[in-house]
Amino acid sequence: MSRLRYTTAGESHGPSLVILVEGLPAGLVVDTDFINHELKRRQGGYGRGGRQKIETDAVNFLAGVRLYADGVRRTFGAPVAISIPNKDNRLDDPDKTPPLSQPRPGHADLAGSLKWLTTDCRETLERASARETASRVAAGALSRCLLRSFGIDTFGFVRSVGPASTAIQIHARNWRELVRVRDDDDLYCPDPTASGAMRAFVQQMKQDKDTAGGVVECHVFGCPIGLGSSMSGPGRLDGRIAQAVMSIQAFKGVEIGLGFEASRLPGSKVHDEIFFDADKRDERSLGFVRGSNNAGGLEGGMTNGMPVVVRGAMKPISTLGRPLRSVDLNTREAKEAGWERSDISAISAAGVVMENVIAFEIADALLEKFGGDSMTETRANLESFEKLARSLPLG
Ligand code: EPS
Repeated sequence: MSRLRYTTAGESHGPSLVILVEGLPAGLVVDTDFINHELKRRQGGYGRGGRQKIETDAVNFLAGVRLYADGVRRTFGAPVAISIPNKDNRLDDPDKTPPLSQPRPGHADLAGSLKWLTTDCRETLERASARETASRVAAGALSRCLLRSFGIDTFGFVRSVGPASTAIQIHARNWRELVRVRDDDDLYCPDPTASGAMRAFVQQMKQDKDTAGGVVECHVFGCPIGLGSSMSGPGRLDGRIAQAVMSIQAFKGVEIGLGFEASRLPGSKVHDEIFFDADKRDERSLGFVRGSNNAGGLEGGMTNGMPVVVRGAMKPISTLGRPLRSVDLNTREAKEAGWERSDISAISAAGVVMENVIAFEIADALLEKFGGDSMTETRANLESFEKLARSLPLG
């Protein structure tokens, strides 16, 4: 059963984004600088629009986190409440948020307005806006404080933008060096040559008053074997990760490991052969190493000791400088779609968001398996499990 949960509230131009995280053990060291660093990364990236020049996203802890006498902030088992104030706060001023009745193809505008029986797309777009992804990053980065203390780390990056992509291979030996390369690149791609082609595509889209989508990829290193479960559909971790990724604004596809490519190859080219390396008994694989990682670290809905590898496809932003054809909801007459301040591409931000939502699912599965009300108890449970697994067969 899932143990860690988060709920978000907040409109794009309301006073604040709000996040409630429940299920964290007591004694988790909360690294506020790290969480704010992730929020800053989410605000960046090539192709972003004017909003990010206005906002400086940062978390306020409202409940569930205390500053202790040793100068360290920790959880104590209570729900954690967080706010991220919006500087562009104008939803209470009708003059600054006039009604919008020309839905943008691709956005939530049409379906949301009809669903809530209104011809004003305003409320739908306020809540559907990708501004909400700041909340998801805050929850995910908080969960990464937990993962990191168990030696679990994530690396997300931009794999492609439009037709431009990188063939770079990411693995346990190179990803740490690539963090800086990625962070120095304004598209968050760890391959500078490919990034140039991606940037050129975004530029072209800007000139054409068009928008760009892309593919982002995330690797999770250091997961213990056996997170998730093969015993029931809802328990399968691949499904839980896929749901989390597909629920990110503008995502239209998700793949784990080889993904769709696995369906085109013979089994002998897909499945990752198993070897035992006694020198690696103390690693997360417990010594059961694989010749490849086409499964993306998940077999039978459970982690198998290899890195978890996930890709997500983001469609192009649906607010176009040269608007597409639409219909006015009040008159039913043909009208151009409305224009709102927006981005040419938010693919770099999408990589940060995906990395953090995946981290949250891994943290949930970790706590589901190892439980514990305090970090000390969770750690003892994990160590005890790995000791037992290493000594199989049990006497
Ligand atoms: C975003 C904030 C939004 C948009 C964008 C992402 O701010 P505003 O609407 O005030 O310009 O820039 O949202 C969308 C692309 C969308 O379709 O809603 C953010 O903080 O990430």
